[in-house]
Amino acid sequence: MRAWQAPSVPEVPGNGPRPVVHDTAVGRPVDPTRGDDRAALYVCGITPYDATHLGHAATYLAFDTLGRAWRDAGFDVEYAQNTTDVDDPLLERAARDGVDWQDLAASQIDLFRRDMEALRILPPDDYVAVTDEVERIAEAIAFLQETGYAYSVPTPDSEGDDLYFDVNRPTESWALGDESRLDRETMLTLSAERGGDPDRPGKRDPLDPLLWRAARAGEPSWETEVGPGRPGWHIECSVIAGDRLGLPITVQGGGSDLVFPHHEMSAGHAAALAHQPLANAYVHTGMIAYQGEKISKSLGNLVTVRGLLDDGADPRAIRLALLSHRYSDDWEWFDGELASATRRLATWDAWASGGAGHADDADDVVARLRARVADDLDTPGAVAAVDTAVAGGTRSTPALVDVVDALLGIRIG
Ligand code: 5CA
Ligand code: ZN
Repeated sequence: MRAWQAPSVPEVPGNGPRPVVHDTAVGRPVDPTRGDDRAALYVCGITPYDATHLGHAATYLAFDTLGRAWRDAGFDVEYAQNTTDVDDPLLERAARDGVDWQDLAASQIDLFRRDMEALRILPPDDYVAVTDEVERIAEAIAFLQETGYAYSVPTPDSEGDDLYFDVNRPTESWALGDESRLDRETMLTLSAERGGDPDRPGKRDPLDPLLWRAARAGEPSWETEVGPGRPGWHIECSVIAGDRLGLPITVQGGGSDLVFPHHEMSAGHAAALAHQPLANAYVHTGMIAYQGEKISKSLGNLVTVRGLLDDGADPRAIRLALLSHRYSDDWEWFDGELASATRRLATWDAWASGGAGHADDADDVVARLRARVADDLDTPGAVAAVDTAVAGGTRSTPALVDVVDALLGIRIG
């Protein structure tokens, strides 16, 4: 599927350091490339049933920053992202609003593309709709059946059977690791809150996730080798990441609401399919709140990128406001954030268009910016480095203006 228009990224002389990022699986920063000169990034994409909110924007911006830091360090980056264009929340929204689910998905994907473009987010090389991969996913599920990882559960409201993944069948390379291990009670609660069905009768373990939903009247379905139906959620990301990037990928990314069960189960599926870990590292962004609650399509407390742009916001200021927070923190958006980012940007613009100051400090600032971004995407530190240069009389050399663009994605001047 078509992604979106790539922003230009200037070449900056020299290279930044090899980035380290916090890996949820081990609970500390790591170089996920493990010495390789190639980096394969998979980021969980949107479920297209409502507009891009600031939480989504912040998450894709964090991985955009990682992509920029890798490129600046001289890596070849391959990036894949899915879009969950068939799933319960989308079908429920389409039914509620009396619109066709495919039309709803197409229109929301279009909006998302426009928002990503406005924010100058680097597009994935492979932007993959789940509806285009159903056969491949079914093939993988058939393999899991043959190898004993998948089992069927009686499904009275369908001619076929739903298929589930047996979480207790051991695999060598499963799991994000001890740091993400949760107690069973928490896993059951999170599973129920995040698309799972721990109370479904007939499962071997309440935590077993759905791999395949057999066709139901009035629901979309595909004819496949595991019967008519549609894929469950986690398997889509395991299959798409493995097919497009090869396992293990360098980084599996998404918001922290995906740590469990989504990334845990995707890793389990990958281990069962390929006897490989899904990823070298699992990187998670914090949750952004508004008016005291996590911003969420289902809660409806949305601050959308489109809304801010329609109100006249400079997209660079939205970017700068988001970059002023640490990607891994949970934080709350206040209405004043945009105004303060807009003021900061005006100062940076004025500085970049003036020619005064000491040019000999500029190289140090370039190095400092690179060091901050490569250090677990410390964008607040990078923003502070620019502030210090602006306030301290460093001259805005072309290399300095370019590194702000290359790493922070903001063209000033
Ligand atoms: N389609 C699945 C992933 S396969 C999905 O989670 N879609 S989503 O539309 O609900 O979310 C898209 C991305 O935005 C996910 O990485 C999610 O973790 C992230 N996200 C959602 N809400 C927030 C928030 N409030 N703050 C930060 N990131 C968020
Ligand atoms: Zn995903």
